[in-house]
Amino acid sequence: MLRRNCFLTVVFAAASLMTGCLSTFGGPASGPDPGPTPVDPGMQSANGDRGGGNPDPGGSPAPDLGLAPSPDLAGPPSPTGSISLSLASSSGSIRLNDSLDVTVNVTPAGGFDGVAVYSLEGAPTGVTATFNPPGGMIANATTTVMTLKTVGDVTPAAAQALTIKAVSGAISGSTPLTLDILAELLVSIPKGVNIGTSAAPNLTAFGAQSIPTIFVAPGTKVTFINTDSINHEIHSDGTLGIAHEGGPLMANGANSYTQTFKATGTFNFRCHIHPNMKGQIVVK
Ligand SMILES: [Cu+2]
Repeated sequence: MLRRNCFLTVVFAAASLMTGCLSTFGGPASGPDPGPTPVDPGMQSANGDRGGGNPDPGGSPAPDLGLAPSPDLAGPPSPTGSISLSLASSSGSIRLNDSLDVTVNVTPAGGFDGVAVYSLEGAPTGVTATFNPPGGMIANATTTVMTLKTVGDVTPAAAQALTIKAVSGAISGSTPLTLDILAELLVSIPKGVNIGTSAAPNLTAFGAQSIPTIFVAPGTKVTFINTDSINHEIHSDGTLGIAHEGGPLMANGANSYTQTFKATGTFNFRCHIHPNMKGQIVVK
């Protein structure tokens, strides 16, 4: 009995396996069938590019319709009203390697309600302007701050006629700014400056007036300031007419030190307290 039961069990198990194999086999067999089917749609999609072309044309009209109303909506405010700009002072001055913030008052009038972009015209080479904000929706009186920056070798010039503009399509407003570019170079020690070591002197200890050098003309003033939190001191060997600073260049911009280059040449300088803070100015 036991043997028979065992035999039956074995037969049963074998039958189960066979059935399992068959059902498993049947699965893949039915799988390949759907396989080709997905491929067919893929092939059709290649053919269906034409069909896809239909959606595209359909899409094209939609964006067109979408775009068309926008200009129409933006259009009406543009032809109406005006923008006026004004400054607290229409003149200013800036040193070489310096920056100057100018607040510009922006006032819409005549129902103007649109987006304007600010710009500066007439800036000499080496003078750049950035606006914060650079532009935007103007529905009420607002301001933007124009930051002028000069590089070290801008040619000094008095009474440069600049124009600050706000432009919105066909509408623009402007205000003049007369800028004196002084023959005075600003040398600023940055906050947290690395004082360097003899093995690795800091050649950028004086900002832009480091190596590589900047160039200024004879007769140019140089004003040193110290924005660091510790004192420094400008060391000069007296060449080019620049004297050694008589005391410290105080922390946090508490004082300044101004000298005038009297001759052309290469002027190497350093910090008297920290001799591995090095700088160089070429006067030519
Ligand atoms: Cu120093």
